[in-house]
Amino acid sequence: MIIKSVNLETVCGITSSVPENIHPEIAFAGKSNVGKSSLINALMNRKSYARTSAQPGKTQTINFYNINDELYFVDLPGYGYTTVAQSVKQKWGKMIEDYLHKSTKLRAVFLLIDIRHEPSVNDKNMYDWILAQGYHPIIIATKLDKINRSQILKHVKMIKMGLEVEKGTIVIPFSASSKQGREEIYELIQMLMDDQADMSDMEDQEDTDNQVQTDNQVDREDQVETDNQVQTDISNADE
Ligand SMILES: Nc1nc2c(ncn2[C@@H]2O[C@H](COP(=O)(O)OP(=O)(O)OP(=O)(O)O)[C@@H](O)[C@H]2O)c(=O)[nH]1
Ligand SMILES: [Mg+2]
Repeated sequence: MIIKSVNLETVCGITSSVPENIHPEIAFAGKSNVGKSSLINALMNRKSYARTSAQPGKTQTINFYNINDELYFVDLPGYGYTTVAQSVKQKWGKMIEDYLHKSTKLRAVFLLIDIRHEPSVNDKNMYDWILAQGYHPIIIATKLDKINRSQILKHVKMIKMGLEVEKGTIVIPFSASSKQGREEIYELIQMLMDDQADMSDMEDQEDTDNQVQTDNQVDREDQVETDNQVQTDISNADE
């Protein structure tokens, strides 16, 4: 995937309604401070276009980044930190729920989990909630540079078990510092975009064709996981 242009096109607060975009959207969810904005910057090839902070609660709006005039990265406010009043947290929660529920262009949800720690109750709730909305979250295990390479597989397993992920769920370890994992994420986004194009072509076709499409997608997802596994093994071999 080649980034030709990026533009923070819409900023949505608790009182504004979400835009009706014409291009597909990819949303990034996860607890506060997990690295959502940092991941988006890495994907956009920008140092600090999406604002980041060591202080949790930096992103307090839903930010829509127009990429190449062909898709949107959607930066969501984080959940699960304690310094904000309960009433404000509830409003943000509602805002995120509304968005995930109402967006018609949402193509995929990436759920970010800190690779160092077991998923929290909030993480598990978010995972289950995204599933309940009909999406199959793609997990990005962030801050990969903070653990020893020999620990990667163990920690990925811990995340899968902690979230009780569905079979075939993709988990991509990623570091915003080293950019490790970025190519896999680009590939995945490209696949999602290609599927989107396929689906528009197929709109008038029979249900049976759709079934084939779904099966293909599962195969491809497995493939990405396998590729990623290889990547991780290669990383281990580097040491
Ligand atoms: N070492 C390391 N630090 C990271 C990585 N990703 C993010 N950080 C740091 O973690 C902090 C939080 O990152 P953000 O990208 O602002 O996190 P966020 O999920 O957008 O947080 P909210 O906007 O509060 O929800 C910042 O200090 C980042 O520099 C990473 O891969 N490695
Ligand atoms: Mg942020």
